[in-house]
Amino acid sequence: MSAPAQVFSAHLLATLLAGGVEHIYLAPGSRSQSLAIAADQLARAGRVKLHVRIDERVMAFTALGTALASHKPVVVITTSGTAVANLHPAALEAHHAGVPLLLLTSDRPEELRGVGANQTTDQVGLFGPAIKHVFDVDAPSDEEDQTSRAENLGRAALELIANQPGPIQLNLAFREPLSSLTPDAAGVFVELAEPVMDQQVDFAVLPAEPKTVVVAGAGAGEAAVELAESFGWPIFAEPSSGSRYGANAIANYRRLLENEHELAAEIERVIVFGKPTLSRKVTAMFFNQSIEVVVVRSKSHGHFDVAHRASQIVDEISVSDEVDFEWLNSWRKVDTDFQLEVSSELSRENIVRKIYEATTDGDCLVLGASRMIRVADEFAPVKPLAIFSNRGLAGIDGTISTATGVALAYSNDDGFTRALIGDLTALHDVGGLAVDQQDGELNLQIVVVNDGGGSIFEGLEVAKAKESFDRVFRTKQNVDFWHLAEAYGWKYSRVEHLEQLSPALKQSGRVLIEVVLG
Ligand SMILES: Cc1ncc(C[n+]2csc(CCOP(=O)(O)OP(=O)(O)O)c2C)c(N)n1
Ligand SMILES: [Mg+2]
Repeated sequence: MSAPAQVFSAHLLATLLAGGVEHIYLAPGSRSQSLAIAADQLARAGRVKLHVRIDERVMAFTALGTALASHKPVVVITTSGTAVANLHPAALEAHHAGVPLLLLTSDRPEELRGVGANQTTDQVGLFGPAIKHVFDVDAPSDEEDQTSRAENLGRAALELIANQPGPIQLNLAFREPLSSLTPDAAGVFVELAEPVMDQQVDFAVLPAEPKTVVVAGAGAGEAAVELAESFGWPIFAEPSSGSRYGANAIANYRRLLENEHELAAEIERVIVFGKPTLSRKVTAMFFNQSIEVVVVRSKSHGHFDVAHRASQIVDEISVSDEVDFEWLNSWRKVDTDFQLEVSSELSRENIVRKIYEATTDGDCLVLGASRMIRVADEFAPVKPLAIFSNRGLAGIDGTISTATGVALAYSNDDGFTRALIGDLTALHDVGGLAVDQQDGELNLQIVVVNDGGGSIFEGLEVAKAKESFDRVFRTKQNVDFWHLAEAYGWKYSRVEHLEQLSPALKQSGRVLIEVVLG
């Protein structure tokens, strides 16, 4: 006899697959057993890629990486209780970066809530505003048709996530019997119509004359480049914007602003795409009363208007008359003149250069929060690369996991996924080094810039607090990365001179590369 829970789970997952889900992540548990069995059946039949993790926090960040890189919703399955809470950091990041995650959290049925039952808490409000929507779903029973119930739920969740990418929680109650061997989910096929999309677009037509620059933050994408190229505007693109390519990109924009180059003083209008967070000088432009700010809404990162000064917040922009390309040409010229001489020392800027040199079409780069992404913003060349970074909330957590998730989204290709992260960022997510052998071979390099703790704080106001600095800000750790790599079954390379870096970046498989800065 098939348990209602099993019928429901098989049909729910089959519906989500029909809606484009290609990856399911799960961590073991009892309450979620029908989902786990159905997921395994689907994976064995080759209908979905299943990834199993023991730590739900690691799992959720890994799923986040896969969703970021694949642009498709990814399913995450947990049991009840603290397991659910461990999804919270990644759910928050996904919320602020518009990453589609379907969080299937298992729960006790209604009669066991609020009465002290084991592993039971209020899971429905747990994520607060980080979740776009919570479906609180009653336990499957014999009294209803679980097939259509599961399909309707799956369809509704997919439609929501297609219109508003981000995390959605399906809180699923299950009652005993919690599973059965039938039905086999591999034999369940569901047909789905395309989701109904909300197509409303706000459009602005701008005068051409003001001297304009396009600022592209995280989530800006190719639309920023298309606009800049159509109207002859320079573009200041952060490394993970997806817009740092093409003839209009000003590679040295950050240092030109920091050096108060005279051209910067001529800027009259800024058009913002995505969420720019890396440079204080860029933020200062938004607050500058002599600069008009026009904001283009980002489907993933929402609209960005930190100074509350946007003259318009729109979806698309056009220009009313001919534009003058002289402005762009002046920027291009100073950008070329501003190139620095390249030295051979093991400096942060040279690490960035070598990493960008080694990374080509078909590879992916993941940049951790903190210092190295800012160094990349300053020194990275203009190059069309797939670059990901958790800029929704810019946490240093979950970065090894995110990179693994990105690599898993690309796992059919020969390319490399490279993460460039700080030492504390690496140690924060050591659990992300755990390898699920079923994930297969991955070309995944975690490049750890070991500068003895949180060096980013040296550049902040807190550096003046000399007595407190090491103890409460820098927080240097004494962990041996070689032993760490050994323990988790990763290859290890130690880089102490710049010329050792490029050969290290050629190694296939999972490699932890420790770059030691003196
Ligand atoms: C989860 C989380 N906790 C704390 C912070 C605050 N924070 C920002 S940068 C940083 C230090 C990072 O050090 P490291 O990874 O070594 O990078 P470095 O700046 O030294 O290159 C910390 C703790 C954060 N962003 N996210
Ligand atoms: Mg550091």
